[in-house]
Amino acid sequence: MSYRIGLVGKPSVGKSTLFNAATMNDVPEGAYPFTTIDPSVGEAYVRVECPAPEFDQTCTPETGFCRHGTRYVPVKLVDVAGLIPGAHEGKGLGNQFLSDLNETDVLVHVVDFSGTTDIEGESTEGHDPREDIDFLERELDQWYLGILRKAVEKYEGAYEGAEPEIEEYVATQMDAFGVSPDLAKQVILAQGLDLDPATWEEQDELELARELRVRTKPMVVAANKMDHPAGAANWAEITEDPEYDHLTFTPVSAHAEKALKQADEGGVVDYDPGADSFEIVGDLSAEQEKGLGAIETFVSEFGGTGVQTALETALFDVLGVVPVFPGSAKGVVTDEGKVLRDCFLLPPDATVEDFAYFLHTDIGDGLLHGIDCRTKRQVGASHELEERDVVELITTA
Ligand SMILES: Nc1nc2c(ncn2[C@@H]2O[C@H](COP(=O)(O)OP(=O)(O)OP(=O)(O)O)[C@@H](O)[C@H]2O)c(=O)[nH]1
Ligand SMILES: [Mg+2]
Repeated sequence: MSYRIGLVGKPSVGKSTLFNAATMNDVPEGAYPFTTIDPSVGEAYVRVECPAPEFDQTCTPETGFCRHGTRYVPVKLVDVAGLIPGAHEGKGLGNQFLSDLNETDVLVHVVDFSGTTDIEGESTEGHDPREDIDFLERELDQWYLGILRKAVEKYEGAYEGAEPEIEEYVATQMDAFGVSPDLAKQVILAQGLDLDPATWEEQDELELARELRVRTKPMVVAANKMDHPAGAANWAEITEDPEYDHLTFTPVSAHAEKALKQADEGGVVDYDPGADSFEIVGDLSAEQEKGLGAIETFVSEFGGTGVQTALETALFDVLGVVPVFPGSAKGVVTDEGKVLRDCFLLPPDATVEDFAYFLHTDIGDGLLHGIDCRTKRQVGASHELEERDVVELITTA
């Protein structure tokens, strides 16, 4: 039931490095294309400020952990094979890669902002990262278009009169992307199209596919390898280019995050993942001192290594997920004496009632109202939850 964040991008941009840094896994990384073939799924975390201190308590999380007042809540991260132009027609690892993205809720497009890899991930210099952004969006759109065309073919092949409407066909074909008949219909009409595919031009179909893709696979760009000297110029140019206003960018150094996590595990530094600083607590070799010095400059300039920020921007800002803590009659302590045991990640615009059903059908069915554990005030079933709400659910059970 946890959210799945997919890492996408051409080969050699650092998807696996970012995956390893975020999950402390050890999947192969390499300066050659298609290092990754089979997708890996790992546990990463998103940060949520812990409410326990507001209640003069120390939390005891059931999943994830809490470090210096920050909860690290588990999410699934998916590392997939690199994608090259023409993938939707089977180039590179082609369609296999695309279907690995089926069940992801949001994408982090990892882009090499150092410009040191060409469009197929081979070593070069001065490559414009915009080409990568453009082609990836195009590939995803073509992938959706292929599926949309299947829906149209099926609709057209059905007997006239008795068959379901076109939106039903689209939803059936795009079920894995979470396209419901309602959404399909809404998007078709929003594009100014009739609910009759016989009236659609080729361009209409492409725009429709693109809109369905944008709605069901929202995306953040992780501008990786920003530790490289060429990164800053690319960053300035691209983030100021109005053509890319529709995207959200995060500056990232997957290398820096990985080095800091390793140094933390080795007892050399004290580093809270995602923080914009760290403390040196062990003895350093001259080489380590130089490396950590460069990383210190990076994290203070960019507000962190960007790995955590990329995942959190994807989940919270782009997807709109709401982290909520269940409270109890004793405030934040459970009957077993656990404090703020759970932090649940709820879908955008979730209400108190949605929260109840999220926990259990019986809780949803028996829900009377909620209590905001901070203010001790009653909140109705239709009350929309906000991030970090601590809510007790009152039921008939
Ligand atoms: N300078 C720099 N290099 C990086 C960074 N992240 C990854 N790299 C390097 O980029 C190369 C490719 O990294 P991978 O993680 O294997 O890339 P990938 O996107 O998983 O590649 P495929 O599996 O082939 O699709 C490796 O040599 C990494 O060391 C970074 O933040 N900065
Ligand atoms: Mg890889």
